[in-house]
Amino acid sequence: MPHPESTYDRRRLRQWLAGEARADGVARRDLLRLLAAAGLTAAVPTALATPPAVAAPRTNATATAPGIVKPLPDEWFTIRGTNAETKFPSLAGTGYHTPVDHFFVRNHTATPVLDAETWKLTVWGDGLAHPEPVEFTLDELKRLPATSRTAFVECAGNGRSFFATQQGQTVSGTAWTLGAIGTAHWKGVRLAEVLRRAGLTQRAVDVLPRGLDAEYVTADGTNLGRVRRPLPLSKALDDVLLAYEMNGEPLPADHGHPVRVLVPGWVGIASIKWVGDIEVAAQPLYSPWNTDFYRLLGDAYPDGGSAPLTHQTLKSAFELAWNADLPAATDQRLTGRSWSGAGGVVRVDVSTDGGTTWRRARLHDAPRRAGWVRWSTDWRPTTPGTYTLLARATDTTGRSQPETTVPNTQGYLFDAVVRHPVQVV
Ligand SMILES: Nc1nc2c(c(=O)[nH]1)N[C@H]1C(S)=C(S)[C@@H](COP(=O)(O)O)O[C@H]1N2
Ligand SMILES: [Mo]
Repeated sequence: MPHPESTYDRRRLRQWLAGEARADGVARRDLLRLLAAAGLTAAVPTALATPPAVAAPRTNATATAPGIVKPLPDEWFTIRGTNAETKFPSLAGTGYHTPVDHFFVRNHTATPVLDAETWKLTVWGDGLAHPEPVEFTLDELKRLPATSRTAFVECAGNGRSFFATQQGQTVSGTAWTLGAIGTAHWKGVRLAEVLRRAGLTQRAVDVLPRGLDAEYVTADGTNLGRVRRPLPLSKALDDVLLAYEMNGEPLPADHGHPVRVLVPGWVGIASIKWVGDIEVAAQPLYSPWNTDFYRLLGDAYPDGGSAPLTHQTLKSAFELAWNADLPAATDQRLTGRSWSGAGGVVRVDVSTDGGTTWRRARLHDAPRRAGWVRWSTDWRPTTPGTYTLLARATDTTGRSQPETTVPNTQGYLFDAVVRHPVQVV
């Protein structure tokens, strides 16, 4: 099946190789994987592929992450390998929708720079009426009825670091705190509409969107091919968008330009960026992203693990630095956000004494499915010392955040109440 080729931005990668990023703690295997993905291994002197013995001091306030195009100021982002996590305190006062310049980036490889003029979406497979692939240009998609909606994109591994720091469990994967989430206003065309025009038949059961970013090579050198994850037809026909706008602007490069899949409420991996083709199949489909990854594995999940992950779980975060200093005997307004992939958040309880007593926070947004609510509560700490703040959300399904999350080996779907330390000084 022919598909358009991605244009990998080699110039940027070379700049990165020559620049400061190696001092930012990028693991050697990440570097090698990126080089392999870009087909550049031969072009780089071996000295460059060896981390420096002593990390150079950072000279400015904007770090770089390999393969991310937009600026990543230190006040807004924590770099984690090829990914950038949003710092929650930087969301205070930014409004309901996460500004694009604050929105987290999760890249398996690197952001490809694609030309919207020549980009095409190819829809193909034995779930369609005709054997020939059907192509759509961006202009053609934009001429179809447009739909807009607000929804978050959240990584299934968001909160993963708390398995270790709160529960003493070792799990694999990017050590996110709570900032692997952003909420945007998306505009696009319903996937259902595109599938219908492509000749969807009753035979179809799964669709498989695939990204145009480089093939993903794991740390041990296994090439898993392009990032792709099957989606059951029932979800594909429900509320999934092929989005070409984010917060009123064309999709930015790092978030899937020119078109990404947007699967409201589901694990972020379902929302394939830089989509180039969609297979429509008359039988269930598999890729490493619904077999080896994005299932719950481990002692609590015998018989090969859970089904492929779908909805995100419940979480809450304070818009406050870890170990923030707060002045004693002064009125504090604590603000934060809570969200759930299963339903809107209807209630948030906050504790400022490590969970002994709780009070209800004020909610500043109506519960919204696949969205978050902003909340606040006032606190006047009297005595200096270390305090543990907790926020616990309840959603429309009646579920509340538990005290602990049953562990799984890859650290997905952490939903326990996070214990947030602050110092009253
Ligand atoms: N093609 C492609 N799509 C992708 C990914 C990727 O690496 N390549 N990462 C996925 C994951 S794991 C997440 S959490 C979201 C992140 O979206 P964002 O970078 O726009 O925040 O994109 C998903 N879509
Ligand atoms: Mo993710």
